[in-house]
Amino acid sequence: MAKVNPHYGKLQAGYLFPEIAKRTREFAADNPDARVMRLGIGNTTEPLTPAIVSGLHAGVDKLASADTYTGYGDEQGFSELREAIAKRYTTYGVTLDLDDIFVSDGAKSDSANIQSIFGEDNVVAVQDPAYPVYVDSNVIGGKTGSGSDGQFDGLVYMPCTEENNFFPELPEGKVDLIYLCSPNNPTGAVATIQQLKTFVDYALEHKAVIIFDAAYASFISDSRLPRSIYEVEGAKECAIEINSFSKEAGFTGVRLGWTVVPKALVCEDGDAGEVNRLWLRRQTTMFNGASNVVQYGGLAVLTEQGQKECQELVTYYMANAKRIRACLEGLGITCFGGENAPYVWLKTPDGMTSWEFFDKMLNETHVVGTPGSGFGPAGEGYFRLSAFGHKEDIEEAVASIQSNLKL
Ligand code: PL4
Repeated sequence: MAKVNPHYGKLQAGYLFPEIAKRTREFAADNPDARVMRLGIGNTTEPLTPAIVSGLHAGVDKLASADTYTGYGDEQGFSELREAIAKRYTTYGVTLDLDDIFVSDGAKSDSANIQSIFGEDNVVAVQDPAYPVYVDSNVIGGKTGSGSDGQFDGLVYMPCTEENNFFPELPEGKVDLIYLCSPNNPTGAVATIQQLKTFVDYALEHKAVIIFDAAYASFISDSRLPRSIYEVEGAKECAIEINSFSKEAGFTGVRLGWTVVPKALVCEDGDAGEVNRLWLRRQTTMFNGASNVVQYGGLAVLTEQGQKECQELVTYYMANAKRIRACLEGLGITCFGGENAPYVWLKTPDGMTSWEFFDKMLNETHVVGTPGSGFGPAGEGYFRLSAFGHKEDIEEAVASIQSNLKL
């Protein structure tokens, strides 16, 4: 008799983003005349840039000729693309071997799947609040107990609050897998080298592994802030880094990312090379490589012209972030983030819960945001607004908030 994976039963609610989409659809159905402005899901809106479009076209053209046609490729990705990614890391002062780099279809799948190469008895620590995939994938993977009130037994929550500038203290006991995200989704906080170093030192001491999500690294404009955890000495021995072309190049629908699993990485029962081998085994068994056409697009992203154009995209979205934050602060709302990250994290007024504020914002201003509590218990009382949107739509949302939000 077949039996379902019982760990799914521990997940208390639906996945956060479909839930927001569902509530938004319901509001739109009940209010057909309202123009709903979506600043909830961090979804890119601006078209692919010319250099990238050319790269993708060239990829399609190759498939149109018998001389250049390719079918299945290496599951780890084109070696040219891995070389281009490694070259980017050299600009951070980081040297990587090509077989440390695994090209994928995006950061979401990698950040969900990476836990599967670690045993169920690992103690997992997450920043609280955090991108929900880290928690949910570990629940599904059987690395937590059951949940109540949005928290799971056996999972170590590392609160990120106003008091610690949204970067966590080290866990009190011993943990084995530590998820960090910088620039952070949802708080918009960016970790400094010193902050990351405290975690790298901890991980080296305890043979723990850090899973570092750098999906928003290209939004950092302050040159003092690290774009990769490998800028911290010793990180190659204890950290896996996940990254994405989604936000930098508008690949949210195109799908391309990469994960770095250095061969130098060690864990309690795995010598140098073992974790890299396991991820290779996992990927070659369960993944058939990113689309070849898309990888040509990725190569175009990493050219000099591609980078120049992507920087313009980032600048465009960051101007939105600035506009949103200025509007909210003008209304006396306390805000964080939005400076080296595309998310503005605001404190709900009058002690409202995150979902109460979601309803208020939607009903009064027709603007959709993301309730902070959806990212974890410490997100309660906060709300996230995304800077991804057409400038005109952001202006309209800002004007509506200014005119209609009753404070
Ligand atoms: C909604 C910290 C967004 N359906 O596009 P990917 O897979 O390369 O990257 C996904 C990702 C990875 N890591 C972090 C992220 O914030 C995201 C994307 N998050 C958001 O609004 O928080 C999109 C969410 C999408 C999803 O479930 O990822």
